[in-house]
Amino acid sequence: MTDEMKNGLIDQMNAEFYSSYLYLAIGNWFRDQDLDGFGSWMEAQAAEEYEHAMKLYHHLHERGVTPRLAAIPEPPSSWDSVLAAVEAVLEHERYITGRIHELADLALSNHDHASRLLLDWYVNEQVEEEATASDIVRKVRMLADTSHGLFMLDRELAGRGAPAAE
Ligand code: OFO
Repeated sequence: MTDEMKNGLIDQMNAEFYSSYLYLAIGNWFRDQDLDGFGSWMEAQAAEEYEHAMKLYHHLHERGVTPRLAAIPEPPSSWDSVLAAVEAVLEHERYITGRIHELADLALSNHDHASRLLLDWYVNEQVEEEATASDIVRKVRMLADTSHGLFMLDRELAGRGAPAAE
């Protein structure tokens, strides 16, 4: 693996760990707002992002690379509104999509087909995650000014969360 490919994948692994931490921070804030359904949705996303980081971690090890685990920056701890928080999720997903596309381009220009195949999975995953985040932003825009609407959405999202850890 070339150094630029190696460094790109390691940076992305660390970015996925940050995504996990950011979503946990957003979930933490939702719980503080008594929006436990939103909170459990974000906690499930945080667990998924951790898995995304680990997928890169294992790929690097399988290719003979021991990745450096960088410090994870402290995420924000509060948002001005529920809409601002869900928009932050969508904005972050778009940012990650841009990074994944750049990495996929790098894999192509480096003729690193193993990494290219791995990154295809992330390209598809980003399509799905952006669609989910956009859908939730749209629903919050429609419903957030009625507390009943927000309550219904909170209940809907509770169904998407991961079961609580024992
Ligand atoms: Fe890692 O899946 Fe979105 O960000």
